[in-house]
Amino acid sequence: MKIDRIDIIRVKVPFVHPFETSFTRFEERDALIVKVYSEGLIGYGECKAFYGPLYNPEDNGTCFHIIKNIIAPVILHKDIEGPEEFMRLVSFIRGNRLAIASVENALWEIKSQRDGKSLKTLIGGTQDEVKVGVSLGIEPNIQVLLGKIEKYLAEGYHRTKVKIKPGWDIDVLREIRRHYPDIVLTVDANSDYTLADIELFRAMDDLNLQYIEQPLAEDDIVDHAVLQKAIKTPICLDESIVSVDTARHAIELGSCKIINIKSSRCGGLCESIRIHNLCMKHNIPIWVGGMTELGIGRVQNISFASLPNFALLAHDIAASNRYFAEDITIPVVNITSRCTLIVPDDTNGIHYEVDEKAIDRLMVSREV
Ligand code: OSB
Ligand code: MG
Repeated sequence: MKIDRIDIIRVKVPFVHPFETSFTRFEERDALIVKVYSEGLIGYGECKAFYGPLYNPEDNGTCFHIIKNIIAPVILHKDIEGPEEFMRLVSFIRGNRLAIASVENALWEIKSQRDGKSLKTLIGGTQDEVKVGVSLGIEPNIQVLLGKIEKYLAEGYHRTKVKIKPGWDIDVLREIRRHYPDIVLTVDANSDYTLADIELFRAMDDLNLQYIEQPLAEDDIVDHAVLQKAIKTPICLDESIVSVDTARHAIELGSCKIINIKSSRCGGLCESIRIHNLCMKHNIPIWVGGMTELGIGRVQNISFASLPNFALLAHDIAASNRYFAEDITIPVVNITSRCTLIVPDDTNGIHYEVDEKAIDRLMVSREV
């Protein structure tokens, strides 16, 4: 595929409700969309970074720089075979995986169009539909959170994950369990705790949580191994797993029993498929994580989740209306009556297109 042109489009899409994590309160999705032109075809990749380096060290500013000044010169007007060759060409770049993934994802879209095969077929997906869970932010008070839990349980979401932070944790969780003794419940700390909080996590062992997501530092696997040995509840790593090597190290050290894979965080689908395969070999359950993405990223996540080892746990791939009144695909992502998402494949007629008009409405700037 010859790369003829690359656009970086910045959009801002308001959330229907603010989404608060331990690291910030989001009012809108401020995102970069990468549009790659190749021999009459167009592939889109959504960059999953945020306005600041809050979740991991990258943000929209660093990603813009890396895509424009480091990645684009390597591939522009070159003929490359596809995403795998792209990954070899950019392997000199240290870190900056969200930026790399956004371009890699766009190349998968081009490859899919060029070969006339769905992404599911290209990566060897085996599942026709995948289960969705909901991730609920920090709320002003427990009553509001309970109301949200009720709403999404009524919609059939298969797992309820709540964000925690110091001061909004064990009491909130006990109250949730008092109201809902049997729901599949998980928590996500987004790395806001340390080993000094070990007693707090021991206390969570009484709450029958499916897992505790990323309790300790974003770049740590050593302290997580200490914590995992001290508690019964499985730890699920998110931020800490950025490559097949970090996944292998975490598995060998016993830093977690579950991994959430975000293809963005790991530099794209090529590396994420390797992590999927490694986890399958080691019987580590995995699920697809979310970054409150817009439709382009959301649809790719659905296809990624069709790989065989993703069959057990629910994913953070909600319906688009969970976050947005307006999204950038046609149709927007909707859940089935079973609260699942149907994976687009070459036979089921499900197909998403990018809504160029919506992008134009939501665009803040465009760099060609
Ligand atoms: O840690 O999983 C996370 C949102 C933004 C940044 C990090 C995370 C999240 C979520 C939302 O939990 C998941 C979703 O997209 O629904
Ligand atoms: Mg997380």
